[in-house]
Amino acid sequence: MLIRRPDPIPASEITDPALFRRRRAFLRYAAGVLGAAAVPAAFAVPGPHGRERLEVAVRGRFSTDEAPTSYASVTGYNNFYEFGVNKRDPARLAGSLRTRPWTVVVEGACERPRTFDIDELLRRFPLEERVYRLRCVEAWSMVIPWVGFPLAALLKAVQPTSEARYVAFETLHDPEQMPGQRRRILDWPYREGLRIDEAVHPLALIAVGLYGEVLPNQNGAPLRLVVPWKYGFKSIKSIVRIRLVPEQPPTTWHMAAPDEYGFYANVNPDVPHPRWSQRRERRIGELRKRPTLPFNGYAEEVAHLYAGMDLRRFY
Ligand SMILES: Nc1nc2c(c(=O)[nH]1)N[C@H]1C(S)=C(S)[C@@H](COP(=O)(O)O)O[C@H]1N2
Ligand SMILES: [Mo]
Repeated sequence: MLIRRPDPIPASEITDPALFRRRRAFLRYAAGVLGAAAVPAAFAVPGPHGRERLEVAVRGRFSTDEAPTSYASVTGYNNFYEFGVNKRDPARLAGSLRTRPWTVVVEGACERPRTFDIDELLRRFPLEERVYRLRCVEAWSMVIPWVGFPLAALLKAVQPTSEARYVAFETLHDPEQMPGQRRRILDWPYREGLRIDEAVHPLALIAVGLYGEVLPNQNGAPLRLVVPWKYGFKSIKSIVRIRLVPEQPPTTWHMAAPDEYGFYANVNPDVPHPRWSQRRERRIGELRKRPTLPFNGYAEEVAHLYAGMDLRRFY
């Protein structure tokens, strides 16, 4: 169920008091040194979690009113195989990822293929905060206040042609920065894809932050996809390439285990993973399991995209 909510995370709920005091002290210090009125707008004052704050233009669109998962869990319990296969590895090891300079190539079936610098994207697209559920295929879920812009806005900038029926995404491939890539756990680089109508759906988000601040590396900095009605693995991290293509592109988990992970990967409690049920999920931070909802609760928005498709065959 989606409910509009103007300001979904009161600062008091999410701010660790010690960090909050530290920030206040820092602001007083900055005001003292520079004079209160002289603190320039671009002065990067860190947010309550110590990372650079993002200027959010729109809040609450498409947002759930469920309580966000704690910042500690969102940033400490991750799947990012480029930094190891254990949930704690990315937070420990992703510090080696350099997120500046960073460019994203958007190419293929479009009139204006080009390379975007991450800072240009941040200036160009007004940022929104959207609180989405994320449902991993491993049957756990979180609620995450993302900051980002619609993928549709980025695709529109390159003017896709009628040949553009799918969109293929690639993560950075650099074993020097990503220690997990020194082993062939997966066929690197990590690849994902969407059909074009899924990609331009307003729920499909390019996230550049969470909890109002710049994305931590373990969450896919400096930019990652978020497709809230699909299993988490579709939401590819640390993207360097986006290609508009005529055919369904190969995707990492489908290549690794085609019987277990399909191209569509829409959250579906009626289609079990071959080795476990998808009926219920553990919301990180809760004890009792919750029922899993079709399309992760976003059926009203996206079910029409799959009208007439057999979602058992196209899992
Ligand atoms: N490049 C890349 N993207 C990835 C993954 C990965 O291993 N590598 N894991 C996926 C999986 S399985 C999930 S559940 C989500 C987890 O996102 P989070 O750690 O930000 O919650 O990222 C997805 N994106
Ligand atoms: Mo996942």
